[in-house]
Amino acid sequence: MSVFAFESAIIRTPAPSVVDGLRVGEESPTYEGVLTEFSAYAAALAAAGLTVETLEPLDAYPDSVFVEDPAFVLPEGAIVLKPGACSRMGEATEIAPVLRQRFERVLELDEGFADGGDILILPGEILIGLSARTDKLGARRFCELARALGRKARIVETPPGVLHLKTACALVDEGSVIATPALAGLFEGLDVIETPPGEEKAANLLRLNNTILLGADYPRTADLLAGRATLVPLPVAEIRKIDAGLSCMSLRWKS
Ligand code: CIR
Repeated sequence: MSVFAFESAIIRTPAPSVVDGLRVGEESPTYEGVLTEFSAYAAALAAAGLTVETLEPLDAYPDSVFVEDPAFVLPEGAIVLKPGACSRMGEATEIAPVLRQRFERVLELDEGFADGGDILILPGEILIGLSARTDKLGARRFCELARALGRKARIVETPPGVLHLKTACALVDEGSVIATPALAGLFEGLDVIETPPGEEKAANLLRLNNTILLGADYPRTADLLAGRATLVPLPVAEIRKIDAGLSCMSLRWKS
């Protein structure tokens, strides 16, 4: 089965508190701006062939629109993760019942911390990156749980200063990844397309079926990817202010 064969997605409407989302920089996004980007993203998932379910906003959790982080999903089952940022820990409790309604097997990370943004599915294996959010204990436990679901998983280092592994890389097709130069050495047996200077944030793109969702502000990356799939440029200027990209706003799987 292709790793890009997706049928279902869960997203969560951003709450007004999203303007207080965690970030390294100073600038806050506007609520209207995030909503506009979220709506375009939701429409793009549907246009790529996915059935999209939208969860209610959670104002108590400013970053809860980034549903990728408290959970990990596969056709074989789901794993409730433990987000590594204090303000995000409760998001796991919120997403757990949603997963139990949709997946027969739901496992729970019961040791350490791990964010879904640090987990990259490749054709032959899953990578989990150590970061400020994902510790060794959580990463090791994740690998065991992935194995219980029938998948091989391996721990890698995420370079300092990179929020999540997938902030800086993504699978583009069965044989290629896109990555910032700092991550280019991680991938054995895959071609690496390096992000052009100044477009490092383009690496957080999202391939779904035959569509690649790509930030709209990365024209040189778009040129590099032309012809590999249908490229859909999406606005990301607001979510980028809170250190997010295109993988973060959904959980996707083949049901
Ligand atoms: C955070 O710092 O947790 C959010 N402001 C951004 C999360 C982005 N998620 C992701 O890369 N998977």
